[in-house]
Amino acid sequence: MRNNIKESLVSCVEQLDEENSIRLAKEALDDGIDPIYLLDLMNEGMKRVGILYDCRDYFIADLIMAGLIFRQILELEEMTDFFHRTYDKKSGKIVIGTVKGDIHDIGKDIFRYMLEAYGFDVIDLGVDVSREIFVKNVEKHNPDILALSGVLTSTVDEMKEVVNSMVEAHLRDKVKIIIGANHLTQDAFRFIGADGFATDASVGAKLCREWVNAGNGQGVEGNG
Ligand code: B12
Repeated sequence: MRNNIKESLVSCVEQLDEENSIRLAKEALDDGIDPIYLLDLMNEGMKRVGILYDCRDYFIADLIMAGLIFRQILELEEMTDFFHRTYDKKSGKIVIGTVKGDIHDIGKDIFRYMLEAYGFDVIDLGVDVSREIFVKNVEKHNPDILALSGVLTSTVDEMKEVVNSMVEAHLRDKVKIIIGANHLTQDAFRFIGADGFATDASVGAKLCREWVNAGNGQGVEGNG
């Protein structure tokens, strides 16, 4: 893919130019770009949108537009084809959701598509998921892994509460917990008490696959 197309794609997303963002993404896919790399470029555009929002040049409507553009690119046929090819026949079972107070779901969905590609049976609880719902679904589905997404920095405390709820429900030693978001650090990870964390969906998905393949014990730390 030519460098100017890369930069144009990132800046079209930044400028919320829906038509050209989608056109360039299609062109890049036709050119044979790695879909994961395309997601990285989109992410870069989203970060720039976030900065403009921070500077008050953009407003909430602009965040909504950015989300719609990303979603449309994620749903292009070439992208869904990529995620629908399955590498492994049968992996494990995973329950995922964005924690209470947060309705961002694009990163969670990318993580989910990657796990599905790895052959995981995924139970997606959606966004703004309460501790009680996480506990109920871990009891019901008995997954190998529980995955928590939380893009807002304020979700650190809620993630910790979800982990605590698993302890209280006597489920903590039955399920491995991975947490994921851009803002997560080693300190936040330790505070929350999960088994692994990643700032990048593909790093997190690989870690989950390692856990299940190894059928292993405690404390693997992944990060992005
Ligand atoms: C689009 C967007 C929205 C859309 C979301 C649409 C949707 N369907 O998700 C909407 C309009 C709903 C929205 C709302 C809000 N948003 Co917003 N939003 C964004 C924006 C521009 C892009 C987010 C995005 O989709 N990025 C692309 C995806 C791919 O990235 P991602 O979600 O981070 O996922 C990556 C990793 O985090 C990781 N990952 C994510 N989940 C998981 C899970 C696991 C298990 C693993 C392993 C990995 C993983 O993998 C992905 C990369 O591979 C960001 C800017 C930014 N810098 O990200 C702001 C941003 C996240 N929003 C922000 C804010 C403030 C808000 C609002 C509070 C605004 C308001 N005043 O109402 C509300 C919050 C509503 C709520 N209660 O949740 C802030 C958060 C600041 C903070 N410190 O917490 C940001 C950073 C913008 C900014 N710079 O100020 N937003």
